[in-house]
Amino acid sequence: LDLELALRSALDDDQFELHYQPKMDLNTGRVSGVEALLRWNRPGFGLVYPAEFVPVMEETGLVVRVGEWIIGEACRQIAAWQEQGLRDLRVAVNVSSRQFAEGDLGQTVHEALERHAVEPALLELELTESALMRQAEHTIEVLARLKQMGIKVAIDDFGTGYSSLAYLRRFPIDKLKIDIAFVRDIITNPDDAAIAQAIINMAHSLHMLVIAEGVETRAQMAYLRRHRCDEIQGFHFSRALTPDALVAMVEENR
Ligand code: G
Ligand code: G
Ligand code: MN
Ligand code: NA
Repeated sequence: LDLELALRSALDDDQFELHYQPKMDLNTGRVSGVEALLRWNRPGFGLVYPAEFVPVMEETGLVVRVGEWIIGEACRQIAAWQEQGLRDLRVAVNVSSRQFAEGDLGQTVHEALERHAVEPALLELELTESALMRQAEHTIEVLARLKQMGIKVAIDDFGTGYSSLAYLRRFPIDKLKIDIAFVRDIITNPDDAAIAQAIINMAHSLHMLVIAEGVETRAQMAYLRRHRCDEIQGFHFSRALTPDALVAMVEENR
């Protein structure tokens, strides 16, 4: 309950911030974009990670308003980076199931892009299978609008939820993100390796790109590159960074 009350004022008191985890293009070895990850700078507690408070925000519905703030903040940051010369850095933002179901995602994105004069192709949304599959007709409408605007859409944590393959074909999805659960033991567990390969092949057959998350070792990266995965994200390449640290990282990586 204390947590809920504290969260309710966190937005007005400007206690949220976004950190950015770089993604690597496996063909070039360069930064291909970043994922925005929410942090709560809670007075007296330090930096609090999403696992500790996103579930409460989901239960209380706060995640809709905070999710709208996140999209605006990501667009503000994209515009700021463009001013600093980082011209084509794509930012991926997580959208919770509840925000997808209850918020007006198309409108939120439209307003944020306009306000900060950001090119739509620089924004990517990460949606989970459960958010997409819950109300398929709603999903088709929302994704059609986003597509029309030029926004990229990825399915997050792919393989852990349940996806209807028939819908996967009907939804205009740009990218699948292989869940960390299949990446962790990809070198030693043939079942995980088989699943990862199946996801990569299916994605490419359906003209989608594939990224693997939670890549922590050179061996995992090499395996994924060998099996034609397009991008990786994880501690092997970089952890999430503050906006300033991200600029330094990208400049070093050029
Ligand atoms: O940054 P961290 O590794 O602690 O993130 C934990 C989880 O919280 C991730 O799986 C991610 O999907 C989720 N998360 C991080 N940032 C956001 C956000 O901005 N919005 C939502 N809805 N979830 C987020
Ligand atoms: O939204 P998503 O679940 O993709 O968020 C990524 C989450 O995974 C974040 O919470 C981030 O801190 C975490 N993460 C990022 N890279 C790694 C990694 O290499 N290993 C592990 N265990 N977690 C990671
Ligand atoms: Mn994500
Ligand atoms: Na994930």
